[in-house]
Amino acid sequence: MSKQYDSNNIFAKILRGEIPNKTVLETDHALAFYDIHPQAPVHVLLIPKGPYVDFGHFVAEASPEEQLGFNAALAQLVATLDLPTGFRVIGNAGPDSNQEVPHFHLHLLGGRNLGPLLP
Ligand code: DGP
Repeated sequence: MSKQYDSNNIFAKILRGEIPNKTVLETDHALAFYDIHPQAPVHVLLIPKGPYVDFGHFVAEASPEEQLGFNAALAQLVATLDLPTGFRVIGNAGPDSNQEVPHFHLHLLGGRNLGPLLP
């Protein structure tokens, strides 16, 4: 089922350049930027450039090129951030996850011991 994408969400505005961001990495298919409310010394968000609400929407409707491009950007981001002692990647989807921004994104966290997944 196709999901309704709200093109006024904050990340859509960031992609259009209407809201500033601290960019870590930009490719044809993805943008990575620092989270405004960091939960760790390194807290970066990775988003696809296409209009997808969450992971399920992305894998159902993004083209193979977009999906490969997003995966490649994640690998490039990990290499760029250089976190040799580890990191965590989290993606929220849907009400149970408390996803706030309805544009698919992954959180990449690191720079300290992150403890258990759910404290
Ligand atoms: P989630 O709960 O998974 O939807 O996380 C959304 C994240 O987006 C949250 O950690 C805070 C971050 N965020 C919200 N608004 C902005 C913004 O305007 N700029 C940046 N850089 N991050 C934002």
